[in-house]
Amino acid sequence: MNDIFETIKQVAFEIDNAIKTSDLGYSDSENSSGEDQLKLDVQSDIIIEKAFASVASVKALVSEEKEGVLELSQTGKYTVCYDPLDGSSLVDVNLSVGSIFGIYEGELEGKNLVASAYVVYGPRIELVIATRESAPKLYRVIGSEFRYISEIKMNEKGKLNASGGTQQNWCDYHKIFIDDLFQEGYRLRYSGGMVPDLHQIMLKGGGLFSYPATSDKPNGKLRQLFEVIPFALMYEQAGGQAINHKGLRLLELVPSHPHDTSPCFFGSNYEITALREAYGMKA
Ligand code: AFP
Repeated sequence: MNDIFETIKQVAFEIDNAIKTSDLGYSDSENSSGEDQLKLDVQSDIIIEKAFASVASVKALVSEEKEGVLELSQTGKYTVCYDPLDGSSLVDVNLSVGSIFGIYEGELEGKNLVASAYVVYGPRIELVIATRESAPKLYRVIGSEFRYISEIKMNEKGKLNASGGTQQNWCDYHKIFIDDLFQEGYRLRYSGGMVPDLHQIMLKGGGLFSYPATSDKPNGKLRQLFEVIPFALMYEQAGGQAINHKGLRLLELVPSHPHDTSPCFFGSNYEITALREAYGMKA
């Protein structure tokens, strides 16, 4: 898989350059979830598609910005599912954004995710890679290359609380649970970009990120293949947990369509245990 990780490093530089120099307007098209595509979303998608076209181990690509599966080679082993520029609507206010990659072997479902990676484009460019075998590894661009910084390990309990979705549409037990965390002393951290928000919680030791089922979005907003499942591997390998609203591990999700979404909760052990109690889930 090293060829895939090296390609991610290469596209990170190209996308970072596009963020800094390109037109921030809308394109004429919508993505498969019916959202207007920014020119930058389309450009980032093209950068990734071109770079992976010549990577021998990649069989197919699935992009958040495209409808179906793009077959690349019959001899490749892995399918790379990616969100080229998550949180792109935050670029115009100069907040951090990211790219997310899930590397699957076999059918596109949680148990077949073999590795994941994400890039954060912020004041610095950082890359985190997780495999089933080890804790997530943090790399940072220093000079003109990615340098290994450290492994990421979360504490048993954190201090940060990031809860997405329109609050008006939260159910009562979710409202009560989130409020109880604040009463316990948790501090609000939510930028609206899942990559920097989840990155912050992992690097600051722990806490909770949630995107619940809401009355307007009963299946949540975040996509299983490109967002939810790749970050689930990160959190589990860092010593935390990642579950849905029914208590199922997100790494056990089986999407029936590439663009399926799921309610999702990522956190350290303490907060996920508290969530299970508040939601009446079985342990
Ligand atoms: P955009 O890509 O449209 O900016 O959406 C970002 C995102 O998918 C994810 O990065 C955030 O966690 C989530 O949406 C925020 O959604 P809410 O504004 O509904 O909380």
